Amino acid sequence: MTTASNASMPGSFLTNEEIALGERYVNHGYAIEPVEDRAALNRMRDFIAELAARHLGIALPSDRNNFLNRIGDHVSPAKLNDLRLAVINGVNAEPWFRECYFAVGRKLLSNIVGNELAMQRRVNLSVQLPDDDSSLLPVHADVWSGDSPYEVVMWLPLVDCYKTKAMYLMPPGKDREIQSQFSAFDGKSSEDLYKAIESDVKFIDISYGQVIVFNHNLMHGNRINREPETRWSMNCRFKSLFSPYADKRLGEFFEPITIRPATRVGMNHALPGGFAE
Ligand SMILES: O=C(O)CCC(=O)C(=O)O
Ligand SMILES: [Fe+2]
Repeated sequence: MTTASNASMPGSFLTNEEIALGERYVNHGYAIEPVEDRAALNRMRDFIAELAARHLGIALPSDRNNFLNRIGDHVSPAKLNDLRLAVINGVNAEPWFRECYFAVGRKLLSNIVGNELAMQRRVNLSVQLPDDDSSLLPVHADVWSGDSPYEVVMWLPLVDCYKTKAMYLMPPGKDREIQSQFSAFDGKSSEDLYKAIESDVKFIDISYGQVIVFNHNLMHGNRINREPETRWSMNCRFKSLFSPYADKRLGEFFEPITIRPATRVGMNHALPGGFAE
């Protein structure tokens, strides 16, 4: 008998390509693919560069990539969060932006999550200057803080990310080992936890033009960026519309983006009426 915990997909209903992608995601905890809509990616990156230049009161350089990588020439660590907030508020004020964000990974999300989706209402932005320790995310799994295990994170680099300029993720096997003995870390700091996983974490090398979907049930985070360029990346959560929610609710945190006709018909359906009770 198949139970919810060991349910496996009957392979013959999926294409070989879908099976291979699914295994990659489950076994590594992530899948990286080329973006599906390069124009949408460039439009988002250029808009972000424009918002940043506007906030800083400088002319927008023609080489957007170099401008973002070298933003440290224009902003100090103390002023970085103001810049980040100005950009992210500007981004989230534009309805087209989330449409573009979805467009870069539409097929990837459909394969890994489904084709009837809920999307986080706000996309997030990370900006990490070289050698700056002021905006780090210590090791965590999003499920520890109110996210559902059914969600995925779609993470999009706006510049090439590598080594400590990137984020790190624990491989599923090692992650399971550590999370199953979590009481050993009771009372310890997140830095203690990082030291315990440091030799196993994988820094995700990913270039501009690629997108990653990762499993946020696995431990992940970032370290001080020791590379000479600034990291710019975005992240946003997606889930199957009808899979279980945790604290991040539909309507508050998530919004349905691809409701299908049969679901709409079902939602609007009323049983035949007119009978006496
Ligand atoms: O961008 C990072 O370094 C971490 C992102 C993260 O924790 C997330 O998207 O859940
Ligand atoms: Fe996270």
